[in-house]
Amino acid sequence: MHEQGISEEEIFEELERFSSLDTNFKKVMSSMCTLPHPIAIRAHQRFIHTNIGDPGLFIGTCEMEKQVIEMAAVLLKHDNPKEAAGHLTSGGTESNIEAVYHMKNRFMHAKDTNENDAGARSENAKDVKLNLIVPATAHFSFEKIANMFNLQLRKAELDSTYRVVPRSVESKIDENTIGIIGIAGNTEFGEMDPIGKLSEIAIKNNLPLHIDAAFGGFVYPFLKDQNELNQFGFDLPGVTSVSLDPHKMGFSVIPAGIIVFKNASVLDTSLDRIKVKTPYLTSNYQSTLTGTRPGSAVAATYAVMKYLGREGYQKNVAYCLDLTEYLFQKLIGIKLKPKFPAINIMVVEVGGVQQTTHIRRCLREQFGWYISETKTKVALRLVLMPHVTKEDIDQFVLDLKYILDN
Ligand code: 0PR
Repeated sequence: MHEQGISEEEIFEELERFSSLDTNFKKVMSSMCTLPHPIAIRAHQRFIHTNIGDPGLFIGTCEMEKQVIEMAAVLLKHDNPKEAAGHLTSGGTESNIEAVYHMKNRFMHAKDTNENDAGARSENAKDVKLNLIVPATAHFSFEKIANMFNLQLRKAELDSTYRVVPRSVESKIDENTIGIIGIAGNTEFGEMDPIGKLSEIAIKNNLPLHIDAAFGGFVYPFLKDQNELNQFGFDLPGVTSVSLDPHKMGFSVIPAGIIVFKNASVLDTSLDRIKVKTPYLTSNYQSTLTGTRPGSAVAATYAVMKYLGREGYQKNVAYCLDLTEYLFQKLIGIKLKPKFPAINIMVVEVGGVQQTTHIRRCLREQFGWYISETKTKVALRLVLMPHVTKEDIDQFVLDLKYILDN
């Protein structure tokens, strides 16, 4: 650090230099984030100083957080949204950590009290490693989580459409299972697991079921066609918690994630472990993973959810799906065979592993496109976010064809 500060102009010249190295999302089709909505930016600036980790100082911002959770609970078809509990997080990773933290606490609590099935189950557990059942498509945050909580990650098989096979999930449950994860919009393909079936399995086995809807949480509820194959909310009785990210398809600022628990009592069994006394804050306890938390993200999320409403999100999702359909047809037009997309994520095979990586690199180095690759299936992957246009797609397909032909 310099002894003396430098002028504002000099600082902003420096910042511009750094910023010029960043993307402005033009030509980015690898990201699940996009430019925040102007309303979110405005609200973010207004609440830039707020810290919801110290609720007594920011009563209004905390009230807003409560209302965001309630709006999320309504979106997730909670029959009594006021019963839901939850808060804003830094994103899907933190939300998933908290969900699994509670699963483990619930299991340990049952083990301590030995008062129900889970208690009996864990009696035999003693020194055995606990396990968590996830679809093979689970986001890599679950790898981190397994390490963090010393869990064995049991990956359940997928069907030909990359949705988890319920029978495989059920076959992996044993007396050391702490819970089940389902995904509403998996990272690589955007596919939704059969959550209705997972809900039945969870109830039958008295296990919590967490739905990772980090991406799909602001997509699936806004699809025109609502049927039992794309339901993942609290109307399914086995679902105990859901994560969904306003900083992905929710148009909020980074970092903004949401974790919602169906019932505050789901937390109760574990509260004595996660809840810590906070004697020098304005509240007596804190039951979130992080301490200081940005109220600006709460305000941005509140503002954009209220501003867009269901109708606004439906329009945006329709726009992204239209782009996806447009890209699908264009790729067929150049003799490729893209996977039929579930939502606004497109996956297309262009050859083997090396060829795929090579094409991706050429697209980046020759034409400036950022796209990604899938590993579960060897293919290029594109996310059609609201910043993409049909003109971008026209150009992208021309560039891709040029590389394939040369
Ligand atoms: N769950 C799912 C289903 C996800 O897709 C992701 C992130 C997470 C959890 C974790 O969310 P956070 O990263 O908010 O903690 N999926 C993207 C990925 O890892 C995130 C991403 C976003 C990647 C923007 C790149 C990017 O530019 O691929």
